[in-house]
Order: sequence, then structure tokens, then C-alpha cells
Amino acid sequence: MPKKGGKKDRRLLKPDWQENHVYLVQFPRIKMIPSASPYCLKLETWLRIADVPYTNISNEFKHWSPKGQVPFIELNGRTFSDSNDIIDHLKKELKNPDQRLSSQDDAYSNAIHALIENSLKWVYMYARHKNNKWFFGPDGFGPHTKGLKGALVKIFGKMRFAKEIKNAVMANGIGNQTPAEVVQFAKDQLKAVSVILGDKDYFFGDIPTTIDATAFAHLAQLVYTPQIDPDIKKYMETCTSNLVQFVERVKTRYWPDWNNATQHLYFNSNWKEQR
Ligand SMILES: N[C@@H](CCC(=O)N[C@@H](CS)C(=O)NCC(=O)O)C(=O)O
Repeated sequence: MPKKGGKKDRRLLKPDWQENHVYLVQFPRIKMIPSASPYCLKLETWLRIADVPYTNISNEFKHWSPKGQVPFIELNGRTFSDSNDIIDHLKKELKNPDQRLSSQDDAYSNAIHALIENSLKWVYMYARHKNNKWFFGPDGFGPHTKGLKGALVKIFGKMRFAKEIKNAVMANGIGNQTPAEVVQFAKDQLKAVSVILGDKDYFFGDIPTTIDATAFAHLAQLVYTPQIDPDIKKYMETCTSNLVQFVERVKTRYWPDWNNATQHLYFNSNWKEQR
């Protein structure tokens, strides 16, 4: 039984765990997109691509990883943090959808990961810094923040997220740019990702790998959550339409429950039964 890594000296949210079953702790669903956290959406999509059995657990805005974030997982009685570290661990211990990639493919995959997760993502982070009203509105976490306790979550959650995003965009430098500069940056980054994908179904051909989960999770934030300027989505539709089609392809194949997840905030992980 795999027991490497992770934290074991921490109270488990799922003490009666099943062996080799992933308990994925993440934000509850919202109406715009199954998760406005690209890291949560990436990890959940990855679990589906790798065909690893998992159960969602809401963090209820109060359960955080030892690093103070979501997502995190519990696996075989231990807690693992950070979506990328979790994926690396699961690839070693459970399933590896990247097995067939050559070492050169791995290197490209790392470079595409950096382009998307360390560069393109600032486009929607900037938008979230300028406008975060929707976070706790009816299409955001609003439905999960009813009653007195909910009102407190709303106030403190909004402050926490606003501060976290402000610190991040300011430290990155994009926070000081004008919307027009960010739109241009978005177009340049999108063009690069679009050229790399080309006319392939997935980044490495016909079969999805980890980078497809990463790309999907971040591109979906651009497609489904508010951006600083409508020009960004228009550009995607007209000049990088292969990326929009890619999002749709991954969504159709791995998120047959997308409508249930968004319209009804369905959190069950029995996605295959909904195909
Ligand atoms: N590098 C981490 C980033 C995770 C992250 O930034 N999570 C955000 C939500 S998108 C979070 O938990 N923020 C709460 C906080 O830091 O206060 C990963 O890949 O999991």
C-alpha cells in the first residue's frame, strides 16, 4: 500500500477512507464554471483523464491544506497539498497518463505548463483583481453563503480572496498595467498556446495527458468567467478558435456533468454515470 510523502499528523476529513481512493477537498461548485479555482478544476479534470476514483469534499471555506490553500487531497490516510505536487505523486503511486511521452515531450509539456499556468493565468487574475463582486454573487459562492454564518464567510472570504489576488498581481507586476496592455498581453499569450496546439485534438495528439488538464482548467477560466474586456473572448473566438474548440472537446469528454455541476451545483464525482 502506498504510504510515501504527505502529512499524516493531521485530522482527516475522511477518517474512514478507502485504499487508493482520492478524497479531493476543494471549493464547492458555482454556477459559472465547476470551479473558479483553476487548480481545483485542473486536479479534478486530471483525475478524470487518469481515471482515478475520487470523491469530492467541500472545504466549506474553512478547510485548507497545510500550505493554507485548496485543492488538497487525502489519500491512504495522508494529506497532500498543491495541485502539481499532488499530480506528480498520483502519477508515481496510482496512474500516469503521461507514460507514453518521450523526455522531449516532457520538456515541452513543462514549457507549455509555464506558458499557461505562470503567464497566461495573469490575464484572468488581473480581471479578478479589478472586479471580484461576482465571487460571492449569485453566480459565484452566493448560494453557499446563506444565514449568519454564510454572511461572515462572505465578508471574510471576499477580503481574503481580494487580498490574496491583489498581492499576487502586484508582486507579478501586471497589477500596474492598463486594461489595454493586458488585452494585448492576453492576445500574445493565447496566440502562442494556439499555435502550439495547432490542429491536434490534445497537446500531444489523440490521447489527453496532464498538460491537457492544465490547459483546460486555465482556458476555461477565460471562457466562462468575467474578463477585463470583451475583446479577449472575441479574440479567442475569431483568432484562436482551436482553443475554444479544445475547451469544448475536453468538456464534452470529461465533464458530461458540467450542466448539473453548474446549474444544480452538483458535487458528486460519479461523472461517468452521467455520460
Ligand atoms: N500552487 C497551488 C495554488 C493553489 C491556490 O492558489 N489556491 C487558491 C485558490 S485558487 C487558494 O486556496 N487561496 C486561498 C488562500 O491562499 O487564501 C496549487 O497548484 O494548488
